[in-house]
Amino acid sequence: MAVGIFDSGLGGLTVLNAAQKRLPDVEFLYYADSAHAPYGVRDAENIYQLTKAAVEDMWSKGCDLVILACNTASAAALRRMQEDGLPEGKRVLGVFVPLIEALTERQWGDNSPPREVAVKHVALFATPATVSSRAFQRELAFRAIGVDVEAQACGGVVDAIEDGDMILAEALVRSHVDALTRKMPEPQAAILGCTHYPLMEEIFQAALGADVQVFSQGRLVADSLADYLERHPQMMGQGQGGFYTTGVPARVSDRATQFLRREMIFQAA
Ligand code: DGN
Repeated sequence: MAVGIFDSGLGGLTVLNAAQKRLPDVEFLYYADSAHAPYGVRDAENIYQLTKAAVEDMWSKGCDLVILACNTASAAALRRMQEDGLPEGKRVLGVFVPLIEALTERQWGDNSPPREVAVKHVALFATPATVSSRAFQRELAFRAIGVDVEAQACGGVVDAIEDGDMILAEALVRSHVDALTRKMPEPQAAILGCTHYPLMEEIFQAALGADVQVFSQGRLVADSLADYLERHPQMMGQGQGGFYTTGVPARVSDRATQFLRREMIFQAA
């Protein structure tokens, strides 16, 4: 079994990359539901059904532990899948909690009551579906009080990145940052709430200014996975990993290779 990393497309590769650096001995299976990407413009029920089907396929490929390396899927499906009950020995984890724990300066799994934290004004950038789910605000409210969050739904950015059009992606990021700072002129921190956005991190940072602390998920999720595996060594990935897609493997392989600047060969899921 390998540790599964799921995304609707290529964004989860930023999490895979960080996880492979952090855990070089762990085998990973990456799964892109490219046939249905992007998820960010779909409704919650549809995202739930698609995510569930993909995770079940990953379980059948031998992944006992699956990370939903997609905020859109985490927002619409994680809690519901956990509430529905997971099959014996299977686990699904999302990507919100590690980031919110870092923002609120908490240790992994610290569930003590919400308290005042250093940052008071937080900018959230995510897909339209993640923004309308309010999942980040909910996770934050469990841990912190008195934090003002201004959200910006960043339409178009995921499509531009998936199409490899980084010039368009950069222009869109700059205009979304502009729109946000018109609503909140001086954010202290910014959440990049989409796994595609670490690729644009420098652009977000430049547009927001050096004083804004930017939180993005790759390394934070990798650290939290390392912690989790230390506590649950039976979920440690071994055996066959690889790259799977529900889309056209040759096309996804080309895009992924361009995305992370290393060769990745996808096969049909
Ligand atoms: N990378 C996904 C996320 O973190 O929300 C977005 C993918 C999509 O399909 N919009």
